[in-house]
Amino acid sequence: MGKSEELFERAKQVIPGGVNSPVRAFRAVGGKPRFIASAGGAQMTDADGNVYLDFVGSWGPMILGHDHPAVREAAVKAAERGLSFGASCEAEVEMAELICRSVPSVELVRMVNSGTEAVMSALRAARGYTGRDKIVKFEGCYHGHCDSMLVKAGSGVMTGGVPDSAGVPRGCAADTLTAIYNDLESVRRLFAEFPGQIAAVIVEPVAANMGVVVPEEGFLSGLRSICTEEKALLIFDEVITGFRLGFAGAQGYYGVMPDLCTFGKIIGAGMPVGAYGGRREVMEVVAPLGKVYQAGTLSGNPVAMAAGLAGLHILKDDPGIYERLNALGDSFRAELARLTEGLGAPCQVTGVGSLSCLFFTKEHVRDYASAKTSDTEAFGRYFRHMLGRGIYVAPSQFEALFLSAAHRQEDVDRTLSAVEEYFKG
Ligand code: HOZ
Repeated sequence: MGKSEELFERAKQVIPGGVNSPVRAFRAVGGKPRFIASAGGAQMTDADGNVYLDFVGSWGPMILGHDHPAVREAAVKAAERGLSFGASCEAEVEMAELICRSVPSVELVRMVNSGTEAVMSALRAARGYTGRDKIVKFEGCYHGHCDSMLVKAGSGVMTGGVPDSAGVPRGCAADTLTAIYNDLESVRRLFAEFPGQIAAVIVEPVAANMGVVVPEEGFLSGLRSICTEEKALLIFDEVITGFRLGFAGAQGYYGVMPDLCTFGKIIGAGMPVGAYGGRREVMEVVAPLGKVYQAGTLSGNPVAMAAGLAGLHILKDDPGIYERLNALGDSFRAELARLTEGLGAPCQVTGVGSLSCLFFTKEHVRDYASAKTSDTEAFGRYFRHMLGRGIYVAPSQFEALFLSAAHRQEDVDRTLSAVEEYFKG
């Protein structure tokens, strides 16, 4: 038995399913999870010494690659000054200033510890500001695991076939209304059905938790218009797209301004961080300015802030990073599409910038229903083939493939060869 397998057996005795997050269990793709011992650049090494080309990147934040020296150094230096203060520090002010200067819709921002926390808090702020209870989300979009968002959710809940989690109180779910991604009519219908009751529409501006589904022309701007007309707030969940599509996130990329937005681990360069922010008038409802309570001892943690600031400054100071990364994404998708089409593989390639997806369906994927037409058994076979070739893609059809600045053309070429080998059998 290898070390990963041994660790998994031990883990199963003391951790539910042997994992601290369900997608890691590899249940949807078969095989045993790899336990990672270290990572650097575009590679990860498991406990048995196997090296993988990594296309997960800790689910997005490792946009500079693993173990970037400047990020590591900043984190180590900060750790030498103390791990946690439970009081304010300079780095959190710098972080907030950087976000407010760089993300067009953000005038005030509050640090939290994860994307889930950011979403939960943004929803509370939206409800506090509007005095309304209902929230519209989209089928297949995943916004973390707070109760009200585990309704027709993507990511692990979609992968595990339980899009509506048990344990969510009926009353909580009743205030969550679901619309269809890329379908403005489905949103208008909900506003017509619940006039004056909808606090906010929350959306992943690029849906990246049901595979990658890009917003069609007019979808995001249409949501903006509907929310403005209905005096509801528009929330962009930028946990995946923030600081990834560009330094101004999806809102900068598509030129549509939300009222509130959420960020995740990328602003901590992989450390456990999240944030929510937006228009000053809305964010002023948050305590201690307003009556919406939200708090956290670890929020604005000095080590996480230092690591995050180091990573964000590298991205900000070299806009060429996004140009190169997005160009690599474009050429990767073009090559992958050419290859799979040429081989007659029943697949299609989606994505934008450094986010990509190979869907195992011929159907044009534009929403949850079409994403669900994917052949997940075939995806599992493909996943195992890639892993066997030392290529680590997300262990689920319904996740994204993340490129980082550490990936090179030869990594992409090697990946395409492995894909070709898979389809040629
Ligand atoms: N889709 C999740 C990240 N946005 C997967 C990560 C996890 O659940 O562990």
